[in-house]
Amino acid sequence: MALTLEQIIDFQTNGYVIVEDVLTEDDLGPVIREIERLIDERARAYHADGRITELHEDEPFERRFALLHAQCPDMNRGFDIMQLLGREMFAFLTNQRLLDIAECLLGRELSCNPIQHLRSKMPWKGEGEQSAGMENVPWHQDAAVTSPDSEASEMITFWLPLVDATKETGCMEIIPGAFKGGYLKHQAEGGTTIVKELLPSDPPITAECRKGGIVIMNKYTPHRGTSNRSDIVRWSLDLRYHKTGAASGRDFHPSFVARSASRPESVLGDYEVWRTLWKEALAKPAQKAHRV
Ligand SMILES: O=C(O)CCC(=O)C(=O)O
Ligand SMILES: [Fe+2]
Repeated sequence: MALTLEQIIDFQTNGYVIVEDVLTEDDLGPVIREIERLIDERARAYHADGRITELHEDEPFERRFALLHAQCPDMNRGFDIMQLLGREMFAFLTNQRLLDIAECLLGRELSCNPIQHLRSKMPWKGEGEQSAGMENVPWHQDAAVTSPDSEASEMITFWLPLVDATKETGCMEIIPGAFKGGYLKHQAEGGTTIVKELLPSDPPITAECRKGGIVIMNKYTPHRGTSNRSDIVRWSLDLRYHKTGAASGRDFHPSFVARSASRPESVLGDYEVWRTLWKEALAKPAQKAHRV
């Protein structure tokens, strides 16, 4: 599936576009089942340690992790793509439907950017917004978590929910058009966030997106997450692609060629290589690429 010209123009005009019905059960099912298996493994290990008492084995994907997390907040610690290193997740990074869409915006030489996350936004019953963190990110541009040497690189974010992302389950809010102002100064306090006085005053849109859809964003598009007021976990993936050869913004983490028209053999298809690249990168002293 290609983007329509209208969708491409929308993206170029507003700095984001929401494309529904891109991914099917065949695309997302294997990834979800792999996550379920990894949840189960962790739950059993914690159960054996006495850190959780109830396994909730019969609960569905949307619910189980929240019930486990309520017993042990460490359930979702390090529960991310580069720590889990799942085979199905690796395969999904080169999903042809995703890459067909990325190609419409970035061309035919595509690399998978190492800034990528699996997020489990937990139900939030407290007053006001859930506090800032991996689960609830404050206003920012994705460029803020890249190193300055990637300033000239086009990097596009593909945010895709694994359950319906609505106002209730927690989706993103996006300020349309504001990417045209370029990079805005961020501060580290309160989670990497745009300095308050610099946040564009234009009204945000609520980027609801059903499972199977994708929210595509420019790296200068201001956005934030909203609280999950439902009883289910708002699972999502955020992946990024850039043009092969461009600086990724995190050269200490592995990028890889995801599609190449001129040299198809350069595409990384070997799961073990990807896994090793991440293991080696994460074994080194941690580096950060946060800009302020
Ligand atoms: O998942 C969210 O709520 C926000 C994620 C985000 O900021 C991103 O994908 O760039
Ligand atoms: Fe973001």
